[in-house]
Amino acid sequence: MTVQAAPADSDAPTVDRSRRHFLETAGLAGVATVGLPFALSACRQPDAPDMPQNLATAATSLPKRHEISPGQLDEYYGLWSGGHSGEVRVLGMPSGREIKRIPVFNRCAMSGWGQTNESKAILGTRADGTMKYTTGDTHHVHASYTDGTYDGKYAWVNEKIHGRIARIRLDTFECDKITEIPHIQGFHGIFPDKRDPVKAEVNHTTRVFCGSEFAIPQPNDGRDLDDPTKYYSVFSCVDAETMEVRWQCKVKGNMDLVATSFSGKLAAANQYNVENGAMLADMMSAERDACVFFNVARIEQAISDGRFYTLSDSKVPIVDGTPEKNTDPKTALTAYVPVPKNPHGVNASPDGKYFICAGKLSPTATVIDVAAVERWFEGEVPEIAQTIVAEVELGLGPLHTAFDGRGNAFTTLFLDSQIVKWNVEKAIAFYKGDNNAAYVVDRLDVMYQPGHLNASMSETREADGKWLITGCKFSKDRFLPVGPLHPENEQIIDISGEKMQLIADHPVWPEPHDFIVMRRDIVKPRQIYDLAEFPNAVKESRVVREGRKVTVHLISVAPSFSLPEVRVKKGDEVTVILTNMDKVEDLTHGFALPKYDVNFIVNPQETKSVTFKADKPGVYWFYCSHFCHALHLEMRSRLLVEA
Ligand code: RUQ
Ligand code: CUA
Ligand code: CA
Repeated sequence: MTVQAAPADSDAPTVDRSRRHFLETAGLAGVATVGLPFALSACRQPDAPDMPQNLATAATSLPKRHEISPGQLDEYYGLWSGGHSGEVRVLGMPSGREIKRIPVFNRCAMSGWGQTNESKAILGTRADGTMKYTTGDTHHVHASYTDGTYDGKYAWVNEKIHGRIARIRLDTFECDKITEIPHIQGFHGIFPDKRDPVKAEVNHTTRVFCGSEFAIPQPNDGRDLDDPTKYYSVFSCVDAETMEVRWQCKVKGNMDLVATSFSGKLAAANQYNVENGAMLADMMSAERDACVFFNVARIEQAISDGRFYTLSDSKVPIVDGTPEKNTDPKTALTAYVPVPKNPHGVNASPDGKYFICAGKLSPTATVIDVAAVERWFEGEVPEIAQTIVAEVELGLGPLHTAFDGRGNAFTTLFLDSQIVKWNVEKAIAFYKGDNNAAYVVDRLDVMYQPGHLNASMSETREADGKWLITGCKFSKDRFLPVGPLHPENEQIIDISGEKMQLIADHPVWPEPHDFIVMRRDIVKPRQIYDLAEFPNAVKESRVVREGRKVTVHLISVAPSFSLPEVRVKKGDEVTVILTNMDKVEDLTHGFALPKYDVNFIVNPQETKSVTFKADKPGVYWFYCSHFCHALHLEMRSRLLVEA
């Protein structure tokens, strides 16, 4: 069935209730959301039947309900990077309600992240015991896979400034490990692998691949400062469980975003600076940059064969993936697919067939056949450029691509402030010479300048084509002004029908870069912590002195702390270990200590500790800072510091 195009105007749809009712009772409602496969080119088909415009508009613009009524739960978890807030955020989708902020590379005054000894052990500390870094810039959140779809175990997020990757447990939605990757700067793209390239039985994520944008002298110890021709970048593989860096691969040029194949054999990164330029003009001098592919099994074989080197005091094995050293496809570790000038995102289509590299400076997307790249590595494809099956125009400033699982791709056009929906197989047919293959299905204006976008379950085998979220870098006039700096605008788009429907705007504080949207049944959050996971859990409350070190073993049970007073001497180094023995979900207590700048919470069956110097004599009420009970205000005890 073919439907006449709705008007190009794509403002938030207002659906006339009576018409919707009419359509539903007339049994036509389904038309709005399903049953229109590939009628896309309607707007371009001269022979489309003359359908009454108003009916067509209504039929194609019925928005799916996205409002979640009070008391109702969202259908999806959204994991949002918080940009240079250093955090990760959890949003319910499709409501867009923010449910949690997960501190990762930032200090959190509520949870004590960055202050508790446990969080500092994860974050890393300086000699004086403070956080090693207090700045962080999160960009990309991706989650672990089993069998080509999310398994709800872990998520990872990169931190661009200092080159760190963090893991988030999806049972507690908390960060449990952070790794600082050696020899990189401008750490940008990450992607978990989807299965093991060698061990066929391992069908889940065991590695996370990491790109890096900025080439630096290797080692970066003061040599080669003025000679950028000697700088280079390395691609890193991090073990998903241990979070140790398994290996690195030296490349020609830089890396930006990362994608992985469903076969587990390949990882790839788009490169916008094959020139290895240190100046802007140099970075844009080549006509084509590249999408570099890594043959994971071969790299790991090279390492087990001892064909690697190491740098400075790091033990991480590094292999040479530069083109000069990888000329024979049958032994090559890497393959450089030439793509138009300064590309941006690279995304894997959910059918496993294609990697799509967005043009950024070129108005095109390049479609790379993943199986053909695998065949190139077997010597079966003469030229690497032959793995490109389409290079089609989409509009100005293509950045990132998402998928609906029905053969369509959605690409952000930064300069055009649009999302373009296009059909991948038709684009391939068009590129092959079929001029009738109208691959552009729809365009939607978004507000404004979109960077990332993602669709529900997009880069999994279960891409369901229901919701698309786009992260607009500018909100301009969409929200009440709050001074010179505005929030960004996350827009929710219904993609269940042929035409995209803008459903809602949400202000988000700068700046989310990327996000994923995961079905809620995949995630199994815990209700309380497991005491056994805390080796320092307090079983018996007491104060133990060893010289000038005093350890306060403290228990909280609503509405009191186990010790009514704690007495120490001026100059003591005090460690408070607090275990929350309450067993009721969400029965959380806080520990706030005036003038000593201490605050953290402990969730049911959790243990945390903080160490500080008791350098101010006097009486200090430590109190519960998290509302827990009718006697929450009374939940306080005294720290007595003797002069
Ligand atoms: S990048 S706007 Cu940090 Cu993900 Cu593309
Ligand atoms: Cu315990 Cu408030
Ligand atoms: Ca370039």
